[in-house]
Amino acid sequence: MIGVHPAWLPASAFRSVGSRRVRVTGDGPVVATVRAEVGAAVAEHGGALVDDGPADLELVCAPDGAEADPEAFVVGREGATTVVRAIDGVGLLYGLHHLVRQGETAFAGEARPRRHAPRQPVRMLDHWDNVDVHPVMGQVERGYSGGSIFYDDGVVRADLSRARAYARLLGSIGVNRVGLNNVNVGRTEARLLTDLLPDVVRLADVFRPHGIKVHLSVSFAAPITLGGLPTADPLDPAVRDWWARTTTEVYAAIPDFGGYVVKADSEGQPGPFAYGRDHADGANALARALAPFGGTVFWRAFVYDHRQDWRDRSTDRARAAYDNFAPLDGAFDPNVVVQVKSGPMDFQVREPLSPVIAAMPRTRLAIEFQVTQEYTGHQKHVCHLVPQWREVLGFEPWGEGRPTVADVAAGRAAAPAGGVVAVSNVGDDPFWTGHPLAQANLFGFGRLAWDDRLAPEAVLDEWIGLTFPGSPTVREALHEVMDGSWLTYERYTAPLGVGFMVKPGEHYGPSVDGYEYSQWGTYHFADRDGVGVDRTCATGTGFAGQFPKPWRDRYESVATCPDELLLFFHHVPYDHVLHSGTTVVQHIYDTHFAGREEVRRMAETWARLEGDVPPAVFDRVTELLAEQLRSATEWRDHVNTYFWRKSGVPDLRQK
Ligand code: GCV
Repeated sequence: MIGVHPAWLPASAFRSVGSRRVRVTGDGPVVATVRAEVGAAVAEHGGALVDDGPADLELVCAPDGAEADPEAFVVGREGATTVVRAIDGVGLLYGLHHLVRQGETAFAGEARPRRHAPRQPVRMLDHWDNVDVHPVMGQVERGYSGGSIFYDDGVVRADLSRARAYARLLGSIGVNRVGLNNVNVGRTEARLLTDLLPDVVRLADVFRPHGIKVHLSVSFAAPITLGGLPTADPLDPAVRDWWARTTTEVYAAIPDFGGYVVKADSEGQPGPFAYGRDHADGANALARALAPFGGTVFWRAFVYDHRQDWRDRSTDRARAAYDNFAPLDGAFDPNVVVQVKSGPMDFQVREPLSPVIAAMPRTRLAIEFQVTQEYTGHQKHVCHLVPQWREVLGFEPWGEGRPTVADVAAGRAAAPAGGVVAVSNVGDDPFWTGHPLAQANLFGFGRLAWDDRLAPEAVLDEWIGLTFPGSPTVREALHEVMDGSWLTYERYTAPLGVGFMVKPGEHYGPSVDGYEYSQWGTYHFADRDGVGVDRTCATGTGFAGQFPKPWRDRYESVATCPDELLLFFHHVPYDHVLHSGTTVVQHIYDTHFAGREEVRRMAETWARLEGDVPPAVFDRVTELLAEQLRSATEWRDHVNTYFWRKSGVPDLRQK
């Protein structure tokens, strides 16, 4: 393949805008981006950028006393002219891309002015990119799309053209913050905060014209490793002073810097525990350095014992974030956001919601998703994750009719907004995301963060329309392949919410007992009689009790626990009958055959598209579907054989 794939912004996506007479009014760096987009579109499609005279499209950035949100825009038809109004360049940019997604519909008939504004003020992507190539994790930790678009073997790239193209893609879907480096902060990465800051300035310059603020992941030990102090104790005045001085220098260089991201006391990263302090002490020390400049610290709640003894049945990793953070509710400064992984374990294909989300009403909370497919097929498998995120965002932790997870993140429940954050899935691969169809996850994350009520199929439809314009056959086939692919992946991998069963370290491919006798706290406890983790209050680890009612009761009882989470909450015999009417072990057999079969059909459906999609896309997806089918077969046979051998229960459907 020659050149970089345009993702969802090929020139053809701009046909409706570019074939018209367009006026852009307003100033500033983001309005300049809008003008440049329109300029390129009209040059391609025969329209014109006009200063005066009649126009088919007016994009107006001007003050409006009635509007307060710089990200909002109003779009409507005034006579034969489509008009977009915003008070800030960023609102205008979002308005332009709204029209691009609508295509010709935006220019037909009558439409009263309608206001659009994001439901979430913070829509952020974190990059687990390393500056130095890590000996195990490589250039991008859990990256499946080649090298980093920011860094190359120890330095920030001289040529940031990929980063620029990426910023444009993110601006088009409304992402407004980016974390530039891995939350596991190595020696070189730590220096982005100090002597490598000029390179961060270059990256901030790349993102600014698209309305995106940059953040740095920082090491809690930086006062020692960079500052030469004997301690990083967050209550030590010299430490506080170091953070204040260092942060002042960052803002002198990047006045619109977003703030810090911190992984502390987690998987070997330094943190406040070393000084007998808690996470509020740690987060607040950094927050106070950022406060004078309006910066925010995103402090991750992914804190657990990663040196657990598998023999010890009383410790439960799922409990850890709540146990560490819930008691600190109310202790965090206003510019701290506690960033919580969506599930209590680690981005599995199926987990309950993290109970932290419902446990800290006086704390700003962000929910964290994983767009990069660490546990969901490494961007070798089609696994469209938008339905999973939609389900989480729409979940009502306090029961029906009460606030949703999206409400908590958006500040509509109790505390002010924290945001929606995800780990990005891009790299320097020509398709951006390794698997070309994984672009839809990145697109869908942005769209869902903008409006959590969007239907996953509608979001996918937008992506298909932009990326593969004009072919109903392709549209239909892609829905067939992608709409249900998350559930397909679930069917052929770890069953009923039990999680993991992946090859340790790598996290790709089946290894049912791979983590069973490890230190990581990720067990399924299968024996000859049954499988699953007892997390009930009555007889288990008590995790179910970390949820408010009604969920604590629903999860506590096998009678009311949803099938898909049964083994997350309960250890049950193999002949336990699910709500679906089948036994646990037969469910395992059946779903693994079904899931693998669905992948075979996905490959068949895709094969019909030869000639209808660009050859390079066709070839890459074809190749990856073959790998997905191989891997799904492997999963099916490992998991089914394992449970047949353990339980001695035959598969009713096999002769
Ligand atoms: C960045 C999981 C991953 C790690 C990752 C960690 C985290 O444990 O395997 O690679 O580290 O999550 O989210 O911090």
